[in-house]
Amino acid sequence: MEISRFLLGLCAFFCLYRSVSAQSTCKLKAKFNLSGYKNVEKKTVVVGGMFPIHMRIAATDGNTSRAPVSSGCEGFNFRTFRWTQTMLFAIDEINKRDDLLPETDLGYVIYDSCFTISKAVEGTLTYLTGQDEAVPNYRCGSGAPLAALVGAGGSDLSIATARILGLYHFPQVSYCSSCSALESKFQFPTFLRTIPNDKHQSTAMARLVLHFGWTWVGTIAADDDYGKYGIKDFKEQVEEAGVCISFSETLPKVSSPEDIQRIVDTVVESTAKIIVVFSSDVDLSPLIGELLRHNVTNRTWIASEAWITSALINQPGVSSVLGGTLGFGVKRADIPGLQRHLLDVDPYDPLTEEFWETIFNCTLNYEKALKQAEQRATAVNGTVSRMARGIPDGLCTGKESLASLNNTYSDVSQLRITYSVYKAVYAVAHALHNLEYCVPGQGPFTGQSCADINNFEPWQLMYYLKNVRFKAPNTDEEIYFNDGDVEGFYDIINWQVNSNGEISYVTVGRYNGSAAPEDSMTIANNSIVWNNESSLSLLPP
Ligand code: TCR
Repeated sequence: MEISRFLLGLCAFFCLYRSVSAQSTCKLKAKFNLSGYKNVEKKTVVVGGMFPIHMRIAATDGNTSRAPVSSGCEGFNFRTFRWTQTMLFAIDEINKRDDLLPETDLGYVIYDSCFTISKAVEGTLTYLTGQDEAVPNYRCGSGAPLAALVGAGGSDLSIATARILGLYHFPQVSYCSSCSALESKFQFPTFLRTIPNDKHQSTAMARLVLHFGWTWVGTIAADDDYGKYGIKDFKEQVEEAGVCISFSETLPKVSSPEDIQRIVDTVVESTAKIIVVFSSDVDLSPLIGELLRHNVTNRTWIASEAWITSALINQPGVSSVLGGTLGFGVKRADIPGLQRHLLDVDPYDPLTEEFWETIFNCTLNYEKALKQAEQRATAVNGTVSRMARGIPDGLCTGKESLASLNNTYSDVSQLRITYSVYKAVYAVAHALHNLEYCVPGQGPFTGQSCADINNFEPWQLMYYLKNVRFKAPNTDEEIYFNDGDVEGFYDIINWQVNSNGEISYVTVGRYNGSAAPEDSMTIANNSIVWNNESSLSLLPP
């Protein structure tokens, strides 16, 4: 159905008020079990998930003589699809446990924010209102309480969604929005995150620069809150210590070959051999392609967490340009059972179809595959002929093997943001558990009352989220929120080129933003492999 997005928004807002205020009276009707092994009699609470599964929205032609439709998305992102599947895995795991929410099932709704603010806002309104027109994979009937939104992806998206959710005192737990601007509880009262605040990372980067005595650095930032705040906080600290910034460039959000070319020229012409880049991998990747084409070597790149372990950046052949890169990665963990879950996805699940078709370059739907095969045949012979109905070329069997592919989707060696997603889902589950098992007469609300798991208000869940303290399964890290933030732990990672010319991520140090400044950074200078002599000559004696 074609709906003007403006009208959709207006309607959504209208219904938003109704549905939020009606939440206290709605009863549980829907049962939407994740995979069918749960007790059907259990009550269900719905957790929202928002992930940038696509990299951008499709361009629209701007034609105003017909009704606009909500933009489609393009550029399937295998890494963020792993994050999405991790949320489902965590929910699955929690639903199987007898010690965490034993009497309640978690359901879910997943939204694709397409790395775009407008889509994130659209998804948030859809989640709150239950208006599902714009959401193909809407999972649940209405009626079950909504728990919290896990998401939305980049900081600029979360800033937008947190403003809406904050209006309704609705908790949001982010796994990857790290921008320091989100720390303001005044502006974002119901925002929490399981990724450290970037103020730690900017400080860590500045410390790194000072540690090696570099005096001349260039900076490149993404054109979003992540890049802008990250670089600003970094610059303030190094400039105060006397370091000169030889150039500051901003990466374009929308494809712009001229801008990329200008940045390449700046990098080539600058005498600064140390370049700090605060950007997501998606925004940085066009620049890396161009640097490779121009063979811009002999630089040391300082990476922010978003691209330090990204397969989108670490492509075959980048070692001449990016070997020796040094950067920060958030805490990683092993999540037993996750890889199996990733490899066992059902190709015919609406959430998985596009993933399957993209990764195997085939079509799951018979009619669609037949049509495409016919189009290909027509293009080759120039005749319009109806092909014999058999198995068309390009039809997926559904039995293709994910395990045989070497794709970042199923690579579980660097579970960092993935682990952060896992923690976010567990935080919501623990908060719900504590809410459910509140002892009557000893509760935290007015008159020592408790909330009712069948019928709670978002702010009541917020109380429990703020106060959770837990460890995710098979990990040692104790997780709790301090004004919505977690502690600032990072691994310092160095890109070392091995004998096959591939890059391996070697941890050469650690940074702990919560420790005293003199103890916060440890770095093994001798373990670092550099790309260029100029960095070596700048090493302290
Ligand atoms: N925080 C960034 C977005 C981001 C990201 C990533 C995107 C982070 N890590 C990895 C893609 C891949 C960290 C933000 O905008 O806050």
